Amino acid sequence: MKIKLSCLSVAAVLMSLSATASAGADSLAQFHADMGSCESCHAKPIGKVADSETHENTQCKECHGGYEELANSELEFDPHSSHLGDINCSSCHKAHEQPVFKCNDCHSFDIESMPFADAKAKPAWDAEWDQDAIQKAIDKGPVETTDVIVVGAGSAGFNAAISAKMAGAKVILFEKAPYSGGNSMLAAGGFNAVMTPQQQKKGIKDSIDWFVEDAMKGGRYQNDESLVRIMAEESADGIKWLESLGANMDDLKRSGGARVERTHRPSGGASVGPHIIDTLRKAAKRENVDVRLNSRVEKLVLNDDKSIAGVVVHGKHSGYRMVAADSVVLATGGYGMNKEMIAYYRPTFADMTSSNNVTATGDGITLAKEIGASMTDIDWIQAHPTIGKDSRILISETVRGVGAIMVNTDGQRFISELTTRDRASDAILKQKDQYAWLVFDQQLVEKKKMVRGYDHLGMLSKANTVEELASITGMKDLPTTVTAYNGYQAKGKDEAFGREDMPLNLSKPPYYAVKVAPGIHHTMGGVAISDESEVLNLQSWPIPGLYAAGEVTGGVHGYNRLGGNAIADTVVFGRRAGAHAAAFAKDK
Ligand code: MEZ
Repeated sequence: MKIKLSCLSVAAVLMSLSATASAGADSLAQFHADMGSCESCHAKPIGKVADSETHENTQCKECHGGYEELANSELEFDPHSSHLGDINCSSCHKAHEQPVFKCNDCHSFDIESMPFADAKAKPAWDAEWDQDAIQKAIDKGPVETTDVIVVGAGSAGFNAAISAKMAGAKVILFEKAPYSGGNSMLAAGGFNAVMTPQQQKKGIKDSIDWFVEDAMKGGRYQNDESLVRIMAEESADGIKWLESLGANMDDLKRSGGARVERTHRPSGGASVGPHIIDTLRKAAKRENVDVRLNSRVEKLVLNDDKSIAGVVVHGKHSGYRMVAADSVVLATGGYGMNKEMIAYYRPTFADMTSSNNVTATGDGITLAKEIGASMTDIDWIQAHPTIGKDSRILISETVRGVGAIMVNTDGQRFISELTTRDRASDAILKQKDQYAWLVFDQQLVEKKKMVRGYDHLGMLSKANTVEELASITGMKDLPTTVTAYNGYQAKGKDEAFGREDMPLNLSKPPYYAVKVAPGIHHTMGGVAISDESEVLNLQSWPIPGLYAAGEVTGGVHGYNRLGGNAIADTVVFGRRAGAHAAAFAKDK
């Protein structure tokens, strides 16, 4: 898709783009310096920039307006209204170097123009690992002290930081990326929770035991049952907590492997991840959590007694520094975007696409391993069956949950669409050409806003009749399949594959199809933790002061995670890890 990027909205500055070349400015910084001075962007003393670049980004928005003002409805697609939300302008617009079109970390938009695209490219500030600099920072000793450090600003990290702060601890949340959100920001599905007011309102009978049984069965009984039970028991409170922070979790759907509707989502069909991250960003701001972007934690530092002494952090502008803390929470996410780790732990997945954020590089696993932490199920990786073929875009399980059917290249169904992800992925890989199609109709599009996003991205084939769709896509048996499926749906019994829930038939034109194939989605294994979220060493003793939560940990999901249990994991265990880390710091 071709897009044109606009960056400047204030009238006086608008002429700038065309004026740029004639003024001879070869970078955004030069352009601003020519127009005014370095102070149009930087605070005094010039040259001292905070790692999060907060002042600079406030200046951008004061001058050019916020994203809502910048969003250009005339464009087919405008990155200023991206699902990444209200992030730093400097995530893409680089002052002294070539801009980076962050959207293309996941998408493949054909960019027509980006301001100052000819500026000089520089290596990423964190491209290299500098052992000497790390050692020097340790030798120098801490330049700053806090109670709790949280590493990684996705849902687990934010939940940990906010709950530690609310428990009275002084907290710093470090995030290596120029924006927060992590993998959670991309979550499309929802939050599995049991015995919530939302379930009660819909008359859904559910129980903690059912939640546990479903998660254990989905995980092939390889999960740590005690962790699963904690997740189930605290899930309803997790929903309440998010709501108290401002989230809307009023919609309910059923996910693969769950026996009832227990996946909670924002009403109106929006994706859960951007909504939760937006809520958590705002809550962290309200609670005065010290969130520092562009800050990569390079090493965990231990005291002589092997308890946590702090971390060495590498800031984009501040360099390598040791920060002392009584406790550290690792919330760095999984390793789904670390090609070497995937090739090492699961060689058969080495060439698979991944739905993950580029930030999911397994940093917490490396940090913890270096100081002797134990790993659980580290080689268990989940392939999600429906990543848009030849892309990195997840076609949410919600699409099947709400009613889509899944068929092979001939248009034949081959498995219950609601089976677990590992089974669905295996089944697709056994089909001709190792991909499948999801097929649905206009009823589904009207119910689920997220599908319009796929349309926007040009991923959908569309036709006015099932026959026409079959002919466009080559799925010759599709009309017969749809007729049979509609019959099963009317009877309430899927005689072909025993699909448990068929909320919609396929009867309202237009009809749609999207090509899907399995891709890496979640790394189930990771750092071993206790019920109190303490990281365990090789003898299974807690490493004093070290906690972990979310996808960096192993044990919660067993061999295969159920849809909706990742957000449950990050919220429940993020909160717990933060509270335990704060209590540890208080008692020290
Ligand atoms: O929890 C998930 O990973 C999930 C629900 C994904 C999805 O397909 O939407």
